[in-house]
Amino acid sequence: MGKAVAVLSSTEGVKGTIFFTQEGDGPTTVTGSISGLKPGLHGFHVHALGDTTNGCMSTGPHFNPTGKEHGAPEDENRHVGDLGNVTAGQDGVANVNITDKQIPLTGPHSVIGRAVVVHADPDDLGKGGHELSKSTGNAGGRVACGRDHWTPGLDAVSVDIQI
Ligand SMILES: [Cu+2]
Ligand SMILES: [Zn+2]
Repeated sequence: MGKAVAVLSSTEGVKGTIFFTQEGDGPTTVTGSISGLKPGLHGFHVHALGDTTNGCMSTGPHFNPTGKEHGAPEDENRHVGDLGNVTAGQDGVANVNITDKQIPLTGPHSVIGRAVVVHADPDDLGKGGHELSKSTGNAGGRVACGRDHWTPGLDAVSVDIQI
């Protein structure tokens, strides 16, 4: 069983811990919570590059090794990194519980070495009719992001969040 952990924090008070678990070649389960968010939906993606040297902008576009359009997690035509939305309650806390078959922890489509990004606005899942719907889901600014890296010996990945 592969296990990883992502520790999220930001100067805007957004923080949380996200766990990734994958059994063999099975789906990856993403669980945990993020706090400090504006209530409502927030786009939640794996972006292509684990580069946060210039903040979230240097994480590149959504991880898309198969050259598809932006979509919902359940769509056939989606980016690998399209994990949909997380929903923050009135307390600003989003509890995350996602099971996805396209984000393994090993191999060419591994999320390790890439970046997790939380957005200011809802991801329209490619269906909003906006010019950005088919590329980003028109999810607005990158509220927080982090670089994934393995922690040797712990079989884990941590994500350091920057604004
Ligand atoms: Cu994103
Ligand atoms: Zn996408």
